[in-house]
Amino acid sequence: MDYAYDDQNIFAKILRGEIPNTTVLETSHSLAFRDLYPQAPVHVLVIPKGAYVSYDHFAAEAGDAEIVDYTRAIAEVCRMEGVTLSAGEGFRMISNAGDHGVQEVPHLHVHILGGRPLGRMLAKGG
Ligand code: DGP
Repeated sequence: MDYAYDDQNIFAKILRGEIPNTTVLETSHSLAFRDLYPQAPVHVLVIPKGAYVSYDHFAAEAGDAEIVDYTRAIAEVCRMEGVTLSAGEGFRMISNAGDHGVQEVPHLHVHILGGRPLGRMLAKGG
């Protein structure tokens, strides 16, 4: 499967330090930072440092160390932001992909949203 990666996307520029971000967590293979346009009190984006377009791209082609690091980074962000089920009231994790998923930035990211009740997952017809 061919996944074309555009290294001029905004998150690639963030990873190269070309534009600023508000970092929440950095690990060997992952970076978490606050969404520029937060849609909830907690809105953090978690990205792998590797050049992956989407979650399926990452899941199919990333190395084991990257996958473990990324998964654990997501857990750590949830803990740091106080939205885990053990210490908080939950969250929603979203990863948009492609045109139908309405993905704006073509570098894999998961949105961690929380801090308030988030409503149903999809708006009718939305
Ligand atoms: P999407 O690709 O549709 O899953 O969402 C992209 C998200 O990225 C959107 O919620 C806004 C956020 N975003 C866009 N540009 C920037 C930026 O330069 N910095 C940060 N921190 N977030 C951004």
